[in-house]
Amino acid sequence: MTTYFIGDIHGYYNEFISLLKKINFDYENDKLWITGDLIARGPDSIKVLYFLYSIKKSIKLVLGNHDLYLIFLILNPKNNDINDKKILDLLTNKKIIFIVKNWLKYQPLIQYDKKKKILMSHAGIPPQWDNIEIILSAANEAKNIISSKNNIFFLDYINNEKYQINDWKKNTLVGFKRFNYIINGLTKMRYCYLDGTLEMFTKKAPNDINSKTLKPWFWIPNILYKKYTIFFGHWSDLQGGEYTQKNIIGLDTGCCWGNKLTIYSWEKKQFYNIKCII
Ligand SMILES: [Mn+2]
Repeated sequence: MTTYFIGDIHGYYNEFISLLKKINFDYENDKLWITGDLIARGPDSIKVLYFLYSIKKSIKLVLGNHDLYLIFLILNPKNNDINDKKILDLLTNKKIIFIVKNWLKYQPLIQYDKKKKILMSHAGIPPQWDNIEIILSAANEAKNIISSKNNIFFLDYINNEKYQINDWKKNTLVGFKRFNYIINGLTKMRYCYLDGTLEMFTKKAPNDINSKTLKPWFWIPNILYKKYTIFFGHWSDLQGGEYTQKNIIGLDTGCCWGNKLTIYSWEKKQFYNIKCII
């Protein structure tokens, strides 16, 4: 059995399948961990979701910001005013609606392997969380809100994109603010201020921003960044691992920008990739 990790697929079905063939992925015995952002940008989001649903026993995934947006749109069909043809095709597809309502919306924001000491989320682990129990319970709280009927905080979050909570305030946040912080930390974070509060807008690589006040989240001191191997996606401008510690592995290598889709083998400690055609 091999445990593989793949970065943001973003609707690039052909490349995804080719990469699985390249590593001889064994659907019976291997496991594929997926950093989220399964859809949008690429040409075949529908095929990606059909396929992942059909192999759901072989995968462990976390939701990304684009996946959350799709879940929101499907749960609120009247509320939206979408012009993007690729998104409209998803929203009007009955099988996709079924997959989102019955499977995707129940997926977690964190995956954790206690034995192997692995953590995975879409954006990473926020520096203000230095305790594994807090991470797991916060991720679970947010998951329960997204998947329950009483999901008003989730709807408000997507509807109020500009209203960003960036400070965990030592676990004192409640209600909407608490949900907002958890989702920001696990699905959108890239940079933080030196005290660990999140900065939600800067995307470029560290060498390109020239800032004294901002650091990538994984450069802020946190005991968990030493204790665990952390897989994440979301930040395609990082590329190739030159900024991250060895045990912090960014897998979004920008397939949706004409770069690569990347898979990592835990047992072989090896990367495999395929060039994406856009
Ligand atoms: Mn993302």
